[in-house]
Amino acid sequence: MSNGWGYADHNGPEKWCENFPIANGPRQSPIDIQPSGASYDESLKPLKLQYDPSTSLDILNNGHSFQVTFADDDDSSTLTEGPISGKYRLKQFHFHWGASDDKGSEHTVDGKCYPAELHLVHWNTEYPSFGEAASKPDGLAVVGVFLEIGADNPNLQKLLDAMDAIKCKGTQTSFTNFDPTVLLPESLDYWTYLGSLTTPPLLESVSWIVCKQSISVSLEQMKKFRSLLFTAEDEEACCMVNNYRPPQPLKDREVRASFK
Ligand code: B30
Ligand code: ZN
Repeated sequence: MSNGWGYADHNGPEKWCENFPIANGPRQSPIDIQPSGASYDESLKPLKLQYDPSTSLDILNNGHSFQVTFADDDDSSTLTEGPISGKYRLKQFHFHWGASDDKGSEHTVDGKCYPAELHLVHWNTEYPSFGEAASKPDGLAVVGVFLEIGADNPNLQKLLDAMDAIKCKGTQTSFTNFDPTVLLPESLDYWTYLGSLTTPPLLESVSWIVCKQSISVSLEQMKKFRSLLFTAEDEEACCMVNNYRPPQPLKDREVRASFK
């Protein structure tokens, strides 16, 4: 893993434990969600997502995914309620996906893989910054949404159109006035459990909230995700695909469901 972590054989998920021993820790993510093993918890509140489109800033190819970054210097875009207490600010969202339609999501449901998964990343305003929150057991809350092959999703189009400008690692472009609410499924029913970042540094700081309902993506739209590159302009091109970590042991954890 001399040149940093990635998703190839020489630096991928099986190698991450060499530099990040927490990879084998007690609360790692993602997991396989087994609906029959999840306990319905009537005390779980509905999610409250309040996003202000004017907080979206830019879209970036960071070499392992692409992400949209949000201004997080005030409480304009927040997640409250659901399984969490207090207020969490939206920092960024990004996706994970496969080289083919039979794989790509990080979480799986009864072993089923989806072709992609969206992560909306929030941090607990009890802490002074994202960086500080990221190492606290209740520091982050990530909402996961599965993408499933189906109809063209018009709500993804602005993102897809911006991808031409961020093909290579390290490139970014302005991405303003985007409302991430449009990326959420109709139903906000969810599973929740305590886990980690799914990429190094794999910090065990995430309250995971995984939506039961998926959103659609067409075959053509998935093709565009796969046309991004892991590599910089001056490197041999390598398509950004299979940027997911497989499910990790559940160990001594409970998965709760907000729905019956
Ligand atoms: S995830 O939602 O569990 N996949 C980070 C945030 C969310 C997840 C994984 C990682 C994160 O903040 N990582 C450290 C910061 N990163 C920048 C980034 O936002 O994505 C620094 C880096 O690697 O160089 Cu990647
Ligand atoms: Zn992610």
